Formats: sequence, C-alpha cells, structure tokens
Amino acid sequence: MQKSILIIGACGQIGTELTMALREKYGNQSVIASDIREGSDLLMQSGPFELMDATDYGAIEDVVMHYEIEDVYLMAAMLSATGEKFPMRAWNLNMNSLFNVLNLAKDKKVDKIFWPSSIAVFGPNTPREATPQQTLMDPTTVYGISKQSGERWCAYYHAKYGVDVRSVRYPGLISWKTLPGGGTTDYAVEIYHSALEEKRYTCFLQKGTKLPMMFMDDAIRATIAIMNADPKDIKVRSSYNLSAMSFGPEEIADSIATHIPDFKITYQPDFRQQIADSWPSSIDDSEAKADWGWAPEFDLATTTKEMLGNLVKS
Ligand code: AKB
Repeated sequence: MQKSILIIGACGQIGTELTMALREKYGNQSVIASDIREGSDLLMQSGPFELMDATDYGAIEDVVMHYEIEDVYLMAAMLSATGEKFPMRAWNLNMNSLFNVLNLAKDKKVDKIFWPSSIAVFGPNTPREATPQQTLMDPTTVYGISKQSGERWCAYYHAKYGVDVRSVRYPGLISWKTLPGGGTTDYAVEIYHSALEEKRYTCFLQKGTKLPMMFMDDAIRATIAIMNADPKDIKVRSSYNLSAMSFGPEEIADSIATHIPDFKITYQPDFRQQIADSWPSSIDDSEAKADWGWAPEFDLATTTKEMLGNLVKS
C-alpha cells in the first residue's frame, strides 16, 4: 500500500525508529524524514530527507505540497527537563509546531496527523496508581502544560473542523538505537549504556521512584496501530493513555544485575526528582485496549535482554 508520509522531528529518539519502521512498511521513497538537523547515516541514506524547522509553517507547507503528503507524524518537541531550563522556547516549539500541522489539516492539505502527548500531562493531584483516562490533570512542567494544552487543541480541531488527529500519552521510552534528549525518564536508557561501559550508574532519580515505561518497539507499534485504526474506533480525540510496565531505578538495576552480576547503582537526585514525583506511577490504558486493540509485548525482563544484547552488538 503506497502512502505519502512526512515525519517532523525524524532524527530524535522516537522519530528515528518510527521513520525506519514506516519506510519498511510503506517503502523508502514514500516516507519523508525532516528535522532541524541531520540524523543517523541509516536514516539519511535510506530515503528522502528535508532540513526543516517545525515552527516554520511555510517550510512545512512547501514540503507537504512538493511530496503530496497524506499523513504527518509530528515528533519534534522539547521534553520535560530541558523545557524547565528554556520555558518559552519549549512552549513556542511545542505549541507552534502543533498549530502548524493542525492548520494544514484544517485546510485539507494533509489527511491525518499523529501528535504525541505524554504522562507529563498529569500532575501531583492526579491519582498516582492506575491513572485513569479521564481524571484531574494539573501538570507542573512547561512540557506537561504544553502537552495538556495540545490535547485540548487536538480535541477542538477534531470537533470543530473534523481534523483527523490521533494521539497517545507516551510513558518513558527505552531504546538502544538513538539516545533520548532532555527528558526525566532518560535515566532508564542511560543506565544500560553505563552498565555496559562502567558496570555502575549514578541515577538522578532516587530509589523507589516508580514511573510508567515502555520499550521502543511497543511505542512504534502503538503509533502505527492508532494511525491505521478505523476513524470510528478512535473515540478519544485528545490523547489515549498507553501503558506497558512500571518500575523504579532499583528494579531496572536488579534486572541488569541478572546479566551483569557486579553492576552497582547509586543515587544522586537532582531537579528532575521533583518532576518525576509529580507524575503517575502506573497508567490505566483500558480505553486504548478496547478502542483500537492496543496490547504491549515487552516487560522489564525482555526490555533488559533486548537493550543489553543490542547495545553490546552496536
Ligand atoms: C520526558 O521524560 O520528558 C519524556 C516523557 C515522559 O514524555 N520522556
């Protein structure tokens, strides 16, 4: 099946793997990668690439018209930890990029949009365990505020203009191909690199900080699945809760120690602790399961096996 797809923010942690997965599915020439900087050799050489600023409406419109784009995946964003250092830059990037793609869809220049939200939409007064789809949301980070506002704008553009926008609230994502950048959950990737390089890791979150997490392969499957679902099955037009596993740093350390027995973790919490403390520890994703058949495949043990096995080889 041929389809013309644009990924904005294709060189980041999710964008890189999403681009490669979509190229595999729809053909290299059908999937246009774009970012403000160039990405890995594999991404750059396997299909078309456009240097593009996600906040520049005209630049996106030119690419959309040139390639006759149908679906857009907007993966460019400033994450929670970096967003606290540059609040206005985070707000401008996260919101303006979203308005750009929503307005392209409103004007019928593209058919369908994927835009990621996050567990960062929740806050300290949200029920922490099995956080429901519909609940109190009082995000305390600029990133979380931008994602919560973005969710409302997605629902608004769908209700008011019929825009086909689809979204999931990603938990912390664990991957070996591309490093994350600027998030609070990044420790869950760094720890594997450090375990292999130094057999020890100093964690910036403290012991017992349980957060929702997911292996990247599951996140990519969820993203492609929601985009391929029948529109009538997408009942939530803000963003769906999405879950796979939940653990604290000591549990991931134990899991690594089953492969590297002398691995040691120590704790040195920084400003990211406060962000993590405001987020849920586990997520109820029953609506995603019921509406479009979401089912995770990776738990902590299988994630650790994949991470260590692939990082050793790379
Ligand atoms: C972050 O830590 O900021 C992100 C997220 C949970 O959205 N990984």
